[in-house]
Amino acid sequence: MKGQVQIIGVPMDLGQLHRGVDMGPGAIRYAGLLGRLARLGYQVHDRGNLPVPVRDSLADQQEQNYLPAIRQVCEATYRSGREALEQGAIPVFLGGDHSIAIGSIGGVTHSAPAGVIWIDAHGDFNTPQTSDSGNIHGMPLAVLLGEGFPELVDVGRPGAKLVPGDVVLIGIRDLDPAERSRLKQSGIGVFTMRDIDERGMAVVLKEALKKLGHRQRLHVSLDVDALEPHEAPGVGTPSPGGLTYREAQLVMEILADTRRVASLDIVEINPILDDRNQTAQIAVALAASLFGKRIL
Ligand code: B3U
Ligand code: MN
Ligand code: MN
Repeated sequence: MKGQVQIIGVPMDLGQLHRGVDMGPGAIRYAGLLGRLARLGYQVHDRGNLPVPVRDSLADQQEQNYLPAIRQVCEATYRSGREALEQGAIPVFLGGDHSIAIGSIGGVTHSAPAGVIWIDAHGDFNTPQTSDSGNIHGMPLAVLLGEGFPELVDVGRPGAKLVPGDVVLIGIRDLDPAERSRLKQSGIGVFTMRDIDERGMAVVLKEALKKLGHRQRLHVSLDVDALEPHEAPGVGTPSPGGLTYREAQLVMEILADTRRVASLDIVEINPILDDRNQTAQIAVALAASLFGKRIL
């Protein structure tokens, strides 16, 4: 036995406007996540889905971009993540949109800090002041660093959950203007698609890992829109020029070799926009590599 994995579904679609992201946990389960991890030797426990209010029942929160409901769901996500670690398990959070990371990363850093590998086309580093869309899924990284809505910053425990040196971004290619300058000044390690194209994924990822060398434990936050949309079309905000399947697999294999990965988010899969669940299938194949599946 390689240890215990806890699956935590968080069917939250309130951080953005597209319907369907709430079906992500089902799509990922249907693509065979549990069986794949079990065959790799893990004891897999599915904790089911956390309750998430249905958007249509929250008309009164629309103006606030569903902030109160998102806060509530992130609180529950935080508790689940914290409990999973306390029980010695590896939590795998199935989104849902990326706003769930406010809870998941908060929870897994409850007792000790962790390094975060944030794989995304976007920076998710907006604040309410810099965001054009107002969508909270464009803000979770800023929140985790202590900026933005105080109701979200204080989820689980008061204040910032990460310092800039704890985070690296991989696959970035779509930033809003003010978000871009904030990110440049932040001290976060940002590895863009240009870096990957020029230097190759293996070199880039090893440099990213060096930046997180001071952290024993790693959390991987995989926003599936980091992938090339021709290959992974089931996402709400596709951005051209993304990671190939092979590049993404290499990331997971190199991360698995570190033996430091202690928690994972898989977010932003939208089955309504997908083609026969292929995006969820890719996500499951990537998770298998992250959990130690080897070619040879
Ligand atoms: N930066 C834009 C777009 C966006 C962020 N995250 C996603 N899309 N998935 C925003 O709305 O903040
Ligand atoms: Mn994201
Ligand atoms: Mn994204």
